[in-house]
Amino acid sequence: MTTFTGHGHTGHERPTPPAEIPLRHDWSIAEVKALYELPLMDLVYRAQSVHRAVWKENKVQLCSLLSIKTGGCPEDCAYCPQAARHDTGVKAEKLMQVNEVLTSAKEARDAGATRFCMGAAWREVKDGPQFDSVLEMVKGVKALGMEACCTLGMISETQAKRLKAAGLDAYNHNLDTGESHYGDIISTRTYQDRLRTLSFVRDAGIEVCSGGIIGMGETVDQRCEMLVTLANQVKHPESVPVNALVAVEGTPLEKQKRVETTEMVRMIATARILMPASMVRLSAGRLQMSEEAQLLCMLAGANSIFFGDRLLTTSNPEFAADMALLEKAGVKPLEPSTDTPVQQ
Ligand code: SAM
Ligand code: DTB
Ligand code: SF4
Repeated sequence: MTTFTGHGHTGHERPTPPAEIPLRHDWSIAEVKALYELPLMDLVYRAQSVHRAVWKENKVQLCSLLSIKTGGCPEDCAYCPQAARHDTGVKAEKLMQVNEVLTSAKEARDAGATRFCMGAAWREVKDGPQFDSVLEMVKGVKALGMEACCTLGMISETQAKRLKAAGLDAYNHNLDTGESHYGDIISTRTYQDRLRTLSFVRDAGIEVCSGGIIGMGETVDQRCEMLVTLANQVKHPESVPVNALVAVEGTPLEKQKRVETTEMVRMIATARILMPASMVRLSAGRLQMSEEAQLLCMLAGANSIFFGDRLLTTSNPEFAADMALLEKAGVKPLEPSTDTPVQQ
């Protein structure tokens, strides 16, 4: 059954920041580094002030993530357990069936997710039956009344338009790290390839979800470099995931030290100050963080988490633990948009 509860608007309303918080696109690395290196309390105070001025309500969006095509990826991303060339124990699987994906989306919605993100271990999207199935998945997720997001690797201008026509709200495509560090992490594609896909997504009218990972041996300058690239685009990405590296055995980054809480908080706070109206997503790495660390990230401006026991191939905190944490902190989940068509 499809019930229309409004005018078919999709996605959550974006806040309009007050005049004293301009959306700037002219940041320099030095300026951003000066923010990043502020005494932690000053940085968090500034980030929380921006956050409160823009996001009036104390809410966090619950998003669900599903790996619709796992493993066997031809790319060589040093952090990724799904790269075929890394011996991580992740087996290559086929693209999931549309109905299996929609069953999982419905379960996630019923558990409180308002956004469903589908990830595929592809270098790029190839036209044909697989892409057609992904378009069906997007349509099905929209019919369930959720925001639909996917991350499929590089896409062309035409593919972006087809995803938009299917109803896709957002496309996730991370810059991952600063341009000067990129070659140390990935050799099978360039930063320009990444930026080109982002421009196709933006020009097709799909929201951009783009952020990165910290803890891959980058310097603070390189973290700030990535934030500057994100913030200085013609439009801020509507959504900025900040991931702490999950160091997976068998990847070249398996021996990296766990990211410290203060670093995660600094990264999130700086992203919040630079991109006041963007959703800042506390993404991978929560399982390795204490409850207090996660709350500090929210205080610093993170307003979204992935919930459910699994990210793509690695574990995430348990559902009950997440719900208990939000409850203890009095943080409310962002409700589903009231005016999207909903299939029961
Ligand atoms: N293949 C597509 C791509 O690379 O854009 C989509 C899937 S890829 C797994 C999505 C994102 O997951 C990556 O860009 C990266 O930021 C994040 N990711 C992958 N492995 C990770 C890890 N071990 N720790 C933290 N983030 C990770
Ligand atoms: C993002 O920035 N983080 C998510 C989502 N976008 C697709 C993925 C995290 C993956 C962590 C490693 C894994 O579980 O395989
Ligand atoms: Fe492939 Fe994406 Fe993993 Fe890179 S991050 S190896 S492109 S799945």
